[in-house]
Amino acid sequence: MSSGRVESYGVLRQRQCTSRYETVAEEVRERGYAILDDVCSEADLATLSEAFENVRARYVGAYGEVRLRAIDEYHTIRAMLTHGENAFVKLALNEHLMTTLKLLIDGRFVLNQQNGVINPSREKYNQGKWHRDLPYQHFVSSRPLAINALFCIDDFTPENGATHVLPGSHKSEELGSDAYVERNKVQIAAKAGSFIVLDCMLYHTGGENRSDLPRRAVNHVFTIPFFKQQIQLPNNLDGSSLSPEARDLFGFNYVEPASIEEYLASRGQKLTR
Ligand SMILES: O=C(O)CCC(=O)C(=O)O
Repeated sequence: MSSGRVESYGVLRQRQCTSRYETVAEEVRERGYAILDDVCSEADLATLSEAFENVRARYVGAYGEVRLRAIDEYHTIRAMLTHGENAFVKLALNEHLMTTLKLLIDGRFVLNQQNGVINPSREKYNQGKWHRDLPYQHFVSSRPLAINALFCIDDFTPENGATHVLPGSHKSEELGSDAYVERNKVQIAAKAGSFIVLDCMLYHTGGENRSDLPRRAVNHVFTIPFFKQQIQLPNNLDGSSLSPEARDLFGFNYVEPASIEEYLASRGQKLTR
Protein backbone atom coordinates (compact mmCIF):
# COMPACT_ATOMS: atom_id res chain seq x y z
CA MET A 1 0.00 0.00 0.00
CA SER A 2 1.21 3.51 -0.84
CA SER A 3 2.23 5.70 2.11
CA GLY A 4 0.85 8.71 0.27
CA ARG A 5 4.36 10.22 0.16
CA VAL A 6 5.96 10.92 -3.19
CA GLU A 7 9.49 9.58 -3.60
CA SER A 8 12.11 12.15 -4.46
CA TYR A 9 15.85 12.78 -4.33
CA GLY A 10 17.91 15.93 -4.16
CA VAL A 11 14.96 17.84 -2.79
CA LEU A 12 15.75 20.09 0.15
CA ARG A 13 12.42 21.85 0.36
CA GLN A 14 8.85 20.69 -0.13
CA ARG A 15 5.52 22.30 0.71
CA GLN A 16 3.35 20.54 3.30
CA CYS A 17 -0.45 20.61 3.36
CA THR A 18 -2.16 19.48 6.54
CA SER A 19 -5.81 20.11 5.62
CA ARG A 20 -8.01 19.77 2.56
CA TYR A 21 -8.29 23.56 2.46
CA GLU A 22 -4.53 23.91 2.16
CA THR A 23 -4.51 21.32 -0.63
CA VAL A 24 -7.20 23.26 -2.53
CA ALA A 25 -5.33 26.54 -1.99
CA GLU A 26 -2.09 24.97 -3.24
CA GLU A 27 -3.82 23.73 -6.39
CA VAL A 28 -5.38 27.13 -7.05
CA ARG A 29 -2.02 28.87 -6.61
CA GLU A 30 -0.12 26.39 -8.79
CA ARG A 31 -2.51 25.42 -11.60
CA GLY A 32 -5.24 28.02 -11.10
CA TYR A 33 -8.17 25.77 -10.16
CA ALA A 34 -9.37 23.12 -7.70
CA ILE A 35 -12.54 21.43 -6.50
CA LEU A 36 -13.74 22.03 -2.94
CA ASP A 37 -16.33 19.29 -2.57
CA ASP A 38 -18.98 18.37 0.02
CA VAL A 39 -19.55 21.90 1.22
CA CYS A 40 -23.23 21.53 2.16
CA SER A 41 -25.83 18.96 3.16
CA GLU A 42 -28.26 17.27 0.74
CA ALA A 43 -31.07 19.29 2.34
CA ASP A 44 -29.23 22.60 1.79
CA LEU A 45 -28.54 21.64 -1.82
CA ALA A 46 -32.23 20.89 -2.40
CA THR A 47 -33.15 24.27 -0.86
CA LEU A 48 -30.65 26.05 -3.10
CA SER A 49 -31.94 24.24 -6.20
CA GLU A 50 -35.53 25.25 -5.44
CA ALA A 51 -34.56 28.81 -4.48
CA PHE A 52 -32.64 29.10 -7.77
CA GLU A 53 -35.81 28.37 -9.74
CA ASN A 54 -37.87 30.79 -7.60
CA VAL A 55 -35.40 33.62 -8.10
CA ARG A 56 -35.12 32.90 -11.82
CA ALA A 57 -38.90 33.08 -12.30
CA ARG A 58 -39.12 36.37 -10.37
CA TYR A 59 -36.07 37.82 -12.16
CA VAL A 60 -37.32 37.01 -15.66
CA GLY A 61 -40.76 38.29 -14.58
CA ALA A 62 -39.21 41.58 -13.42
CA TYR A 63 -36.82 42.26 -16.31
CA GLY A 64 -38.53 40.39 -19.16
CA GLU A 65 -37.27 37.57 -21.37
CA VAL A 66 -37.20 39.66 -24.56
CA ARG A 67 -35.15 42.42 -22.95
CA LEU A 68 -32.75 39.97 -21.25
CA ARG A 69 -32.24 37.98 -24.46
CA ALA A 70 -31.60 41.17 -26.46
CA ILE A 71 -28.64 42.04 -24.19
CA ASP A 72 -27.36 38.44 -23.82
CA GLU A 73 -28.40 38.34 -20.15
CA TYR A 74 -31.15 35.72 -20.28
CA HIS A 75 -28.95 32.95 -18.89
CA THR A 76 -27.61 35.00 -15.96
CA ILE A 77 -29.34 36.09 -12.75
CA ARG A 78 -27.53 39.10 -11.29
CA ALA A 79 -26.94 39.53 -7.55
CA MET A 80 -28.66 36.31 -6.45
CA LEU A 81 -28.46 37.14 -2.74
CA THR A 82 -30.51 40.33 -3.16
CA HIS A 83 -33.74 38.59 -4.25
CA GLY A 84 -35.02 37.61 -0.80
CA GLU A 85 -33.82 33.97 -0.67
CA ASN A 86 -31.61 33.67 2.41
CA ALA A 87 -30.07 30.44 1.05
CA PHE A 88 -27.83 32.55 -1.22
CA VAL A 89 -26.66 34.78 1.64
CA LYS A 90 -25.75 31.59 3.51
CA LEU A 91 -23.99 30.16 0.44
CA ALA A 92 -21.80 33.25 0.06
CA LEU A 93 -20.76 32.85 3.71
CA ASN A 94 -20.10 29.08 3.46
CA GLU A 95 -17.58 28.16 6.18
CA HIS A 96 -15.54 25.77 3.99
CA LEU A 97 -15.23 28.43 1.34
CA MET A 98 -14.26 31.13 3.85
CA THR A 99 -11.49 28.94 5.28
CA THR A 100 -10.14 28.37 1.77
CA LEU A 101 -10.37 32.03 0.74
CA LYS A 102 -8.49 33.15 3.85
CA LEU A 103 -5.59 30.97 2.70
CA LEU A 104 -5.69 32.41 -0.82
CA ILE A 105 -6.29 36.15 -0.43
CA ASP A 106 -4.10 38.16 1.96
CA GLY A 107 -6.04 40.45 4.26
CA ARG A 108 -9.69 41.32 3.81
CA PHE A 109 -11.81 40.43 0.81
CA VAL A 110 -15.22 41.42 -0.47
CA LEU A 111 -17.93 39.68 -2.45
CA ASN A 112 -17.77 41.45 -5.79
CA GLN A 113 -20.63 39.53 -7.43
CA GLN A 114 -22.83 36.48 -6.94
CA ASN A 115 -24.67 35.49 -10.11
CA GLY A 116 -26.81 32.55 -11.15
CA VAL A 117 -25.34 30.98 -14.29
CA ILE A 118 -27.45 28.77 -16.55
CA ASN A 119 -25.79 26.73 -19.28
CA PRO A 120 -28.86 25.95 -21.38
CA SER A 121 -29.50 22.69 -23.20
CA ARG A 122 -28.26 22.86 -26.83
CA GLU A 123 -28.08 26.66 -26.88
CA LYS A 124 -25.23 29.19 -26.70
CA TYR A 125 -24.84 31.36 -23.56
CA ASN A 126 -22.73 34.28 -22.42
CA GLN A 127 -20.19 32.22 -20.42
CA GLY A 128 -19.45 29.87 -23.32
CA LYS A 129 -16.39 31.78 -24.56
CA TRP A 130 -12.85 31.85 -23.14
CA HIS A 131 -12.44 34.65 -20.63
CA ARG A 132 -10.91 35.77 -17.36
CA ASP A 133 -13.16 36.89 -14.52
CA LEU A 134 -11.17 40.12 -14.48
CA PRO A 135 -11.84 40.72 -18.18
CA TYR A 136 -9.58 42.92 -20.36
CA GLN A 137 -6.70 42.39 -17.87
CA HIS A 138 -3.34 41.03 -19.01
CA PHE A 139 -1.09 41.49 -15.99
CA VAL A 140 0.33 38.62 -13.94
CA SER A 141 0.05 38.83 -10.18
CA SER A 142 2.33 37.04 -7.68
CA ARG A 143 -0.73 36.24 -5.53
CA PRO A 144 -4.46 36.05 -6.20
CA LEU A 145 -6.30 39.39 -6.12
CA ALA A 146 -9.62 37.76 -6.96
CA ILE A 147 -11.05 34.26 -6.69
CA ASN A 148 -14.12 32.78 -8.40
CA ALA A 149 -16.01 30.12 -6.43
CA LEU A 150 -18.46 28.49 -8.84
CA PHE A 151 -21.02 26.53 -6.85
CA CYS A 152 -22.46 23.52 -8.72
CA ILE A 153 -26.24 23.33 -8.24
CA ASP A 154 -26.24 20.38 -10.67
CA ASP A 155 -23.53 17.81 -11.40
CA PHE A 156 -21.00 19.16 -13.90
CA THR A 157 -20.36 16.49 -16.57
CA PRO A 158 -18.77 16.41 -20.04
CA GLU A 159 -22.25 15.88 -21.49
CA ASN A 160 -23.87 18.91 -19.86
CA GLY A 161 -20.98 21.25 -20.70
CA ALA A 162 -18.87 21.29 -17.54
CA THR A 163 -16.41 24.20 -17.33
CA HIS A 164 -13.16 24.01 -19.34
CA VAL A 165 -10.02 25.62 -17.91
CA LEU A 166 -6.53 26.28 -19.26
CA PRO A 167 -4.28 25.08 -16.41
CA GLY A 168 -1.61 27.56 -15.31
CA SER A 169 -2.94 30.35 -17.55
CA HIS A 170 -3.34 32.69 -14.56
CA LYS A 171 0.45 32.99 -14.75
CA SER A 172 0.53 34.07 -18.43
CA GLU A 173 -0.33 37.53 -19.67
CA GLU A 174 -1.90 36.38 -22.95
CA LEU A 175 -4.42 33.75 -23.88
CA GLY A 176 -2.59 30.86 -25.61
CA SER A 177 -2.87 30.26 -29.35
CA ASP A 178 -5.90 28.37 -30.68
CA ALA A 179 -3.80 25.18 -31.02
CA TYR A 180 -2.40 25.56 -27.50
CA VAL A 181 -5.86 26.08 -26.02
CA GLU A 182 -7.28 23.08 -27.88
CA ARG A 183 -4.43 20.78 -26.83
CA ASN A 184 -4.17 21.87 -23.19
CA LYS A 185 -7.70 22.65 -22.04
CA VAL A 186 -9.11 20.48 -19.23
CA GLN A 187 -12.80 19.94 -18.52
CA ILE A 188 -13.74 19.85 -14.82
CA ALA A 189 -16.29 17.23 -13.80
CA ALA A 190 -17.66 18.06 -10.33
CA LYS A 191 -20.51 16.86 -8.13
CA ALA A 192 -23.48 19.05 -7.27
CA GLY A 193 -22.75 20.63 -3.88
CA SER A 194 -19.11 21.45 -4.73
CA PHE A 195 -17.36 24.73 -5.38
CA ILE A 196 -15.01 24.94 -8.34
CA VAL A 197 -12.43 27.42 -7.08
CA LEU A 198 -10.60 29.44 -9.75
CA ASP A 199 -7.97 32.15 -9.68
CA CYS A 200 -9.93 34.88 -11.50
CA MET A 201 -7.04 35.33 -13.95
CA LEU A 202 -7.33 31.71 -15.13
CA TYR A 203 -8.76 31.46 -18.64
CA HIS A 204 -11.91 29.34 -18.66
CA THR A 205 -15.19 28.81 -20.49
CA GLY A 206 -18.45 26.95 -20.06
CA GLY A 207 -18.71 23.88 -22.30
CA GLU A 208 -21.34 22.85 -24.83
CA ASN A 209 -24.41 21.42 -23.11
CA ARG A 210 -25.45 18.37 -25.18
CA SER A 211 -27.83 17.06 -22.49
CA ASP A 212 -31.58 17.71 -22.28
CA LEU A 213 -31.43 19.74 -19.06
CA PRO A 214 -29.85 23.09 -18.18
CA ARG A 215 -26.71 22.98 -16.04
CA ARG A 216 -27.00 25.50 -13.19
CA ALA A 217 -24.36 27.15 -11.04
CA VAL A 218 -23.87 30.16 -8.79
CA ASN A 219 -20.65 32.06 -9.32
CA HIS A 220 -19.03 34.16 -6.60
CA VAL A 221 -16.20 36.54 -7.29
CA PHE A 222 -14.30 37.60 -4.16
CA THR A 223 -11.72 40.36 -4.48
CA ILE A 224 -9.44 42.48 -2.36
CA PRO A 225 -11.52 45.54 -1.37
CA PHE A 226 -9.79 47.74 -3.98
CA PHE A 227 -12.10 46.50 -6.76
CA LYS A 228 -15.55 48.00 -7.24
CA GLN A 229 -18.45 45.57 -6.94
CA GLN A 230 -20.27 44.56 -10.10
CA ILE A 231 -23.53 45.80 -8.52
CA GLN A 232 -23.39 47.69 -5.19
CA LEU A 233 -24.55 45.06 -2.68
CA PRO A 234 -24.91 47.49 0.28
CA ASN A 235 -27.54 49.38 -1.76
CA ASN A 236 -29.53 46.23 -2.41
CA LEU A 237 -29.34 44.25 0.85
CA ASP A 238 -30.85 44.88 4.27
CA GLY A 239 -27.68 45.20 6.33
CA SER A 240 -29.49 45.39 9.68
CA SER A 241 -30.01 41.60 9.83
CA LEU A 242 -26.39 40.77 8.91
CA SER A 243 -23.51 39.91 11.26
CA PRO A 244 -20.50 42.28 11.30
CA GLU A 245 -18.53 39.64 9.33
CA ALA A 246 -21.25 39.39 6.68
CA ARG A 247 -21.48 43.20 6.42
CA ASP A 248 -17.73 43.35 5.88
CA LEU A 249 -17.82 40.57 3.26
CA PHE A 250 -20.67 42.19 1.35
CA GLY A 251 -18.82 45.49 1.19
CA PHE A 252 -20.70 47.67 3.70
CA ASN A 253 -17.36 48.91 5.07
CA TYR A 254 -15.88 49.73 1.66
CA VAL A 255 -18.37 51.99 -0.11
CA GLU A 256 -16.32 54.94 -1.38
CA PRO A 257 -16.88 58.14 0.63
CA ALA A 258 -18.94 60.75 -1.23
CA SER A 259 -17.05 63.70 0.29
CA ILE A 260 -13.92 64.64 2.27
CA GLU A 261 -16.12 64.89 5.36
CA GLU A 262 -17.32 61.29 4.86
CA TYR A 263 -13.73 60.13 4.19
CA LEU A 264 -12.48 61.67 7.44
CA ALA A 265 -15.38 60.11 9.35
CA SER A 266 -14.63 56.70 7.82
CA ARG A 267 -10.94 57.02 8.81
CA GLY A 268 -12.04 57.64 12.39
CA GLN A 269 -14.21 54.50 12.32
CA LYS A 270 -11.38 52.44 10.83
CA LEU A 271 -9.03 53.40 13.67
CA THR A 272 -11.55 52.07 16.18
CA ARG A 273 -12.13 48.72 14.30
O1 LIG B 1 -20.84 28.03 -16.79
C1 LIG B 1 -19.65 27.75 -16.63
O2 LIG B 1 -19.24 26.61 -16.62
C2 LIG B 1 -18.63 28.85 -16.55
C3 LIG B 1 -19.05 29.98 -15.68
C4 LIG B 1 -18.09 31.12 -15.83
O3 LIG B 1 -17.38 31.22 -16.79
C5 LIG B 1 -17.98 32.13 -14.79
O4 LIG B 1 -18.69 32.07 -13.79
O5 LIG B 1 -17.16 33.04 -14.96
